[in-house]
Amino acid sequence: ATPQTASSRVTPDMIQTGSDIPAHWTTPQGNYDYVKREVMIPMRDGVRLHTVIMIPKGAGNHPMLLERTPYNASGFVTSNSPHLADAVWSGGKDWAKAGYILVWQDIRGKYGSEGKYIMTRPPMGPLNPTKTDDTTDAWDTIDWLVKNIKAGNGKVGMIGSSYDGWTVAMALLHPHPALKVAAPESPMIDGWMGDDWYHYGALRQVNLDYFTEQMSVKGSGETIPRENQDDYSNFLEAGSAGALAEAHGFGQLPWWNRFSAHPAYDAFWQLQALDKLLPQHASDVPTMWLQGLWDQEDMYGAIHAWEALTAAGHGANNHLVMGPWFHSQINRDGWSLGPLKWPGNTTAQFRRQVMIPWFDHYLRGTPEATSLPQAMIYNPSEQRWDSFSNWKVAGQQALTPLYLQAAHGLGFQVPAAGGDSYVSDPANPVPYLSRPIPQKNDRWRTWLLQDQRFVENRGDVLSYTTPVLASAVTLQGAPIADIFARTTGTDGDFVVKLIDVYPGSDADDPAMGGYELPISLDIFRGRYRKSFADPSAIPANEVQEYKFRLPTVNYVFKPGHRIMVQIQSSLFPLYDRNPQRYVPNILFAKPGDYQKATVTLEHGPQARSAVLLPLVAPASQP
Ligand code: PG9
Repeated sequence: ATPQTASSRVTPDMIQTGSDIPAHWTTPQGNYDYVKREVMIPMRDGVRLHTVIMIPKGAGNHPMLLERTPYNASGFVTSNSPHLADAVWSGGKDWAKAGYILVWQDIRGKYGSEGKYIMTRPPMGPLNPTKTDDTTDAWDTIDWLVKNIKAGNGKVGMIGSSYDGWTVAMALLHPHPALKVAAPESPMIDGWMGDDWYHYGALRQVNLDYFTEQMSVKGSGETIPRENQDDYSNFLEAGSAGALAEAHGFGQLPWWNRFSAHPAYDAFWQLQALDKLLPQHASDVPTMWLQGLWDQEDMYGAIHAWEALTAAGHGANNHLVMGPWFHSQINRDGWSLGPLKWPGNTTAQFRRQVMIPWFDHYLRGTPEATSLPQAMIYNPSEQRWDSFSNWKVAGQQALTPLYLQAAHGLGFQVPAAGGDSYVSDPANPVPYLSRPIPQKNDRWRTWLLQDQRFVENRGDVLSYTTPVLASAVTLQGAPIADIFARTTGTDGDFVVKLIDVYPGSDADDPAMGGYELPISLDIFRGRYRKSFADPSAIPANEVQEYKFRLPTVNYVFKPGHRIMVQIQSSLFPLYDRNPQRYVPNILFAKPGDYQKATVTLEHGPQARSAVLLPLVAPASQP
């Protein structure tokens, strides 16, 4: 036998018969500069909402910043760093440094919260017969927070971008008295008119992924599986958006069934459009409506909510901010946007110098160094913020037509009679990004700034250009596309882009030589030219007017540049293809419905196609 030595003997402490994972684990947090609490806050109907609360340690009397989200409240805490500013996501860091209690809550039915989820649940009323909505849930949450978070000072601000901006807007319909200030950032306000689902009736079909991501499961769902790397091929091969959706099981989604039954702007959309509801329930809460100038997702919401409130006489407590940003960029770095570089970090500067001091004023009573103007809009050409005390609500502003001219010219002079034609073929739609087009990624964020030379020479894209500008042309406001056109089809879409054409070479920034930078663009579905609620077939070969507002700008076309207007009939696969034959519901167009159409843009004399410009000074050129 081998003699036993002390080192070869098995002792009881060497043996684990249970589990190496303790029943409860606690991280020692003596050195943490905050306390993290996770609570289930009861709503008035007994449903409890999962809420993450990050409380700075110290003297107390902190203001609270509340964000209500369908995107997983727990995910806003990105690490277990002992320092609050390091533990939270990029959008929370400056607020953490400023000593705020940070609160993220899962909305009803998502992630850790109880209850049922409804996509952007309409306010209580005809579309929501229950006794709760995101207005009452925000109210009940704030009520609980001010009563239960002892380190707080009893005052709450709300913030959040996109869907989370929508939850801020919903809270404003009947705010809790402790809600003292709010900033809806790129809020979704009207999903049909110009935010995530449609633009003037054209379906943003790349957002179909969002349906399964959000609604196939309570937590984080998957995107639609792809056959090809290039989404241009994926969507083209699928046929209609409805065919793609149904092939991927969307019939299981109640939201898809409601959504696809209401392609026009009927009561379903009208009754949940927040820019209509907010003025009817206008609050006194100081509110900053904030969005990007190139917001690829919710370009419509903030400015329309602000305009509707201002037009209804609530301009005193509602402010507009438009930064040189993509969607939700305010919560990230802002040194650049696509090809454009700024002299500083525009988002951090804005958060630290404007937004947080403004919140501090209402939540801590600190004096305002300078009062927030009615509107602050970045001027991308001059690379500076402009402040306005009388920024005009669209419709109150004189506009100057910039006409399509013969020989693809563009100018303020009345054009000679004429027209230009192109063949729009649904089998070969105009791409919105150069192919291959991946599923949403970084290119999606900045697609609105893509150099438009990539489509300029297509036969189905018409480009009209001014001579080289001898002096600056300044726009402040919303341009309006006013297109007169004939088509051989009975339906059709119109895409109008207002473009800044850079000089052919730029010694300081060679990449910008000849760049065709879109500064404002949108799409319009022709069947809605007379009524958004009641579509009608286009009479083939008859001139019709297509008039629609483009995104708001504060922009200077500099001397040496040229102004371009590009017009085309598709922007694919971002928007679904118009079959160009009138069918009751384009979502379910059949393969045989898609037909080529010859589209003719009229120059005049009775029907002068133009983009109506919000010029700052009377135009002497082009
Ligand atoms: N733009 C996204 C969205 C908002 C509301 C509904 C659907 C999508 C978002 O970024 O939250």
